[in-house]
Parts: sequence; C-alpha cells; structure tokens
Amino acid sequence: MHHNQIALGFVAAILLAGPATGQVSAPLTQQQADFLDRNSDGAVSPDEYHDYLGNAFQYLDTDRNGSLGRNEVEDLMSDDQFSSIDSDGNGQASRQEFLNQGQRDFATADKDASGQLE
Ligand SMILES: [Ca+2]
Ligand SMILES: [Ca+2]
Ligand SMILES: [Ca+2]
Repeated sequence: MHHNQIALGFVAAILLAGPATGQVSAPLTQQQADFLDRNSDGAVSPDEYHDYLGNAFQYLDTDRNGSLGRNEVEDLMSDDQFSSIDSDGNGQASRQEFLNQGQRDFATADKDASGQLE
C-alpha cells in the first residue's frame, strides 16, 4: 500500500538519522514534518511522533509477535543501529525499545530543545 511505503521511508529516514550512526542527526524534511504533524499546527509534538512510531512498529512487525527481529528490519538499519535499539541485547527490538530509540532520536532532532520539531 502506498501509505505503508511512505511510512517505511520515514522510519528509515528517522532511524538512520539517529545517534547510532555517529552522525549528526538530519532535520526532518518538510514532507516528513507535514506527514507527522497530524493536527497541522506546524510542529511535530512528542505525542504525534509517538503515534507515528507506534504505527511504524506495527507495520514493521510483519509476523505480529510484538517485537522486531533483525530480519524484519534488515533493509532498514545496520547491525549497529539495530544493536542500539535492542538495549537488552536479546536480538529482538521490542515495542518499548523501539519507542525508547524514537525518544532519543526526537531529542536529538529537537536542536533548540523546544519540545517540538518545527
Ligand atoms: Ca502538530
Ligand atoms: Ca516480529
Ligand atoms: Ca531487546
């Protein structure tokens, strides 16, 4: 589905921009920001970001076992990035681990610490 393809691209963009890469986080593109900004107030709030990540997680968890195996995200992130998300090292990125990484990425992307991504 077209919608899912968009979501997948954004997961890639956001996760790949995360601290695990050792690179400076790329700001959201306008297109990404518009997509995440559900209430169209011109900024992405933590709630909006959280909702998006929850949807992304559901989409990525293709076997519906409640966690992401390496195989489910093999095209999306490097081993290092996966390890960064899998904080307990059990080889599975749980929903909570995935959301925790998202929070870290949000904080990194929120360069002016306004609590919103503008
Ligand atoms: Ca908003
Ligand atoms: Ca799974
Ligand atoms: Ca884990």
